Amino acid sequence: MKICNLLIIMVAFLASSVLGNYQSNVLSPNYYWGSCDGVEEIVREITWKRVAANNTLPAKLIRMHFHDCFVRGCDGSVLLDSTANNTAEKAAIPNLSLGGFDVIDEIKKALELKCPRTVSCADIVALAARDAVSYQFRRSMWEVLTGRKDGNISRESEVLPNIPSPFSNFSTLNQNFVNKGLDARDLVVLSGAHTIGVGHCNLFSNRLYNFTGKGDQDPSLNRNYATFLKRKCPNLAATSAVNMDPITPTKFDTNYYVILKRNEGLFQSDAALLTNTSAKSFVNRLINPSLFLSEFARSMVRLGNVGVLTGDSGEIRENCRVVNP
Ligand code: HEM
Ligand SMILES: *[C@@H]1O[C@H](CO)[C@@H](O)[C@H](O)[C@H]1NC(C)=O
Ligand SMILES: *[C@@H]1O[C@H](CO)[C@@H](O)[C@H](O)[C@H]1NC(C)=O
Ligand SMILES: *[C@@H]1O[C@H](CO)[C@@H](O)[C@H](O)[C@H]1NC(C)=O
Ligand SMILES: *[C@@H]1O[C@H](CO)[C@@H](O)[C@H](O)[C@H]1NC(C)=O
Ligand SMILES: *[C@@H]1O[C@H](CO)[C@@H](O)[C@H](O)[C@H]1NC(C)=O
Ligand SMILES: *[C@@H]1O[C@H](CO)[C@@H](O)[C@H](O)[C@H]1NC(C)=O
Ligand SMILES: CC(=O)N[C@H]1CO[C@H](CO)[C@@H](O)[C@@H]1O
Repeated sequence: MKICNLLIIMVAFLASSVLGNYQSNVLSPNYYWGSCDGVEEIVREITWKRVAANNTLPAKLIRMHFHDCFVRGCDGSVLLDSTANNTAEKAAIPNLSLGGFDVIDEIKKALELKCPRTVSCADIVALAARDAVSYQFRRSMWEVLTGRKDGNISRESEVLPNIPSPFSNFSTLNQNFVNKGLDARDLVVLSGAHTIGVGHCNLFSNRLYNFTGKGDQDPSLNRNYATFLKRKCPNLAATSAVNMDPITPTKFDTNYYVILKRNEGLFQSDAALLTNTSAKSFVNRLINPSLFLSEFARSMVRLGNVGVLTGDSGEIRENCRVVNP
């Protein structure tokens, strides 16, 4: 009986993994086996080399992947440059301070030399985001399934309606995530990426100087921290950048949740996570590093699946910045 069950499971597993290669809307592990062996090693090598020389890149690259996935799915559309006829996603206001595009170009160049027109730009972004964050741990922190194809459309006008705003409340943020097939748990966990990187004054200075239009401060912001932020952003017009996690700004850890609980989340969208009872209790639990890392890994796989193009529904761009001629 036991052996019989085992056989059924094995047959089912083999069938599903064989079918998996032909299923058109599903990503797979080791998609490039046989067509571009070593692709993950090449991406990791270049990403680690670049991150070793510039510790702002992990934040740039993981945010790039997030913005790619939330506009038209993870299809590399965030990488396309504007053309004479089209203003691309890159030109939209929330993209201020997107960066790391040169890292993607360097990886793409190496992969085109090794296996021309085989590895999509969308997969490169997903892998580079993982590897950039993983560098400090010297091991891969989540699995990246591959097989994404690249889209050929990138529109500035699609960014604002899809990318969550730092001024949004919990229910709006939750709706932004639900619209992508994600949930409130993903929202709380993925916001933990704000443990690295910076935010610009204009995206939170209303909380310091004019929260309700009466020259007031956001009462949900820690007062001492507000004083600190006011030194960094002396007025409503200031444009400098502030670390989102003031404790360990370049370390991927759970200090985002530590500062959040002290009411030191930088954006209203960060503070909003404390306004929903179940989200707040999840915040409390995510301070545990091993829980955070496993939850983050799970949610990144879910993020990387959003709206992917597979099979014949996209292309493998030759140059990540332009659609194939
Ligand atoms: C929940 C909704 C989210 C909102 C409202 C939001 C908003 C923002 C804003 C306004 C900035 C600062 C941009 C700037 O001033 O230049 C930022 C930065 C950042 N975000 Fe988010 N974000 C969200 C979710 C995410 C997710 C899901 C990730 C990744 C998994 C992410 C990763 C980052 C990183 C790493 C930075 C720092 C970028 C840098 O240092 O250049 N964010 N986010
Ligand atoms: C831009 O649009 C014009 C007119 O619609 C067309 O002739 C031209 O080929 C387009 N250029 C590009 C780069 O797509
Ligand atoms: C590090 O990378 C960022 C993002 O691409 C870039 O703006 C910055 O100039 C780089 N810093 C150095 C020292 O190269
Ligand atoms: C959240 O913000 C939206 C959009 O501004 C608004 O319609 C909604 O009433 C707000 N929800 C709560 C609970 O404040
Ligand atoms: C604060 O907001 C109010 C209402 O939006 C506006 O009239 C006022 O000019 C703002 N104050 C400053 C200093 O910008
Ligand atoms: C918290 O958020 C969840 C998910 O959006 C929602 O189902 C629940 O009603 C919210 N709870 C409260 C108290 O707002
Ligand atoms: C864009 O992609 C779609 C779907 O793959 C394809 O039908 C269309 O011909 C492409 N358009 C251009 C201009 O490449
Ligand atoms: C990387 C990139 O293209 N950033 C653009 C984001 O939007 C601003 C303002 O529209 C542009 O000036 C940046 O070049």
